[in-house]
Amino acid sequence: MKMEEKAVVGIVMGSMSDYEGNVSSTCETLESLGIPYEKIVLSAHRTPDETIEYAKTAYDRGLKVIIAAAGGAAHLAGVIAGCSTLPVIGIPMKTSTLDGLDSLLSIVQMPAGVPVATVAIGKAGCKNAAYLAATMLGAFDPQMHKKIEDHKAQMKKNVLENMKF
Ligand code: RP5
Repeated sequence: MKMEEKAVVGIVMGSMSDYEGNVSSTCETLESLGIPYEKIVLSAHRTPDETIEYAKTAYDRGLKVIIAAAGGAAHLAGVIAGCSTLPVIGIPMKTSTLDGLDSLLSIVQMPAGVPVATVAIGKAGCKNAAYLAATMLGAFDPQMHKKIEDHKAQMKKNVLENMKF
């Protein structure tokens, strides 16, 4: 991926503590697919004005999808979805007290009319947010569609090659 390419995916995380070992894999997955992205730390609670500004300007800045990762009282994805017309993918971060069930329920239980596409808690969700963003882009971009096809074929090959052990 050329770093000067214009970001089409925006990754927002509620805290720097969401990055290492978690949202970092969202970034790595987007990079492996050659998808230009930007990343930023914004909190629905600690920086509400900046979060709303980011969401309101995202479409005009050329983003196509927003990924929002947060844990606990995880309102980030929902606030962004409320302020943007772009598709929003929410990643529930695993938490030490409630294992991320708090994050999951905070993100997934959106009111009708304001969807957030919610992925699994933690590490699988972090990767799947990137793959889901890629499939959204792939619906309108044949090159990206081909990359998703290749990814699925590779997963299948890996399983079939190792099914007998
Ligand atoms: C959420 O609170 C963040 O997304 C993070 O998952 C959690 C804890 O944040 P820190 O206290 O580590 O900054 O807003």
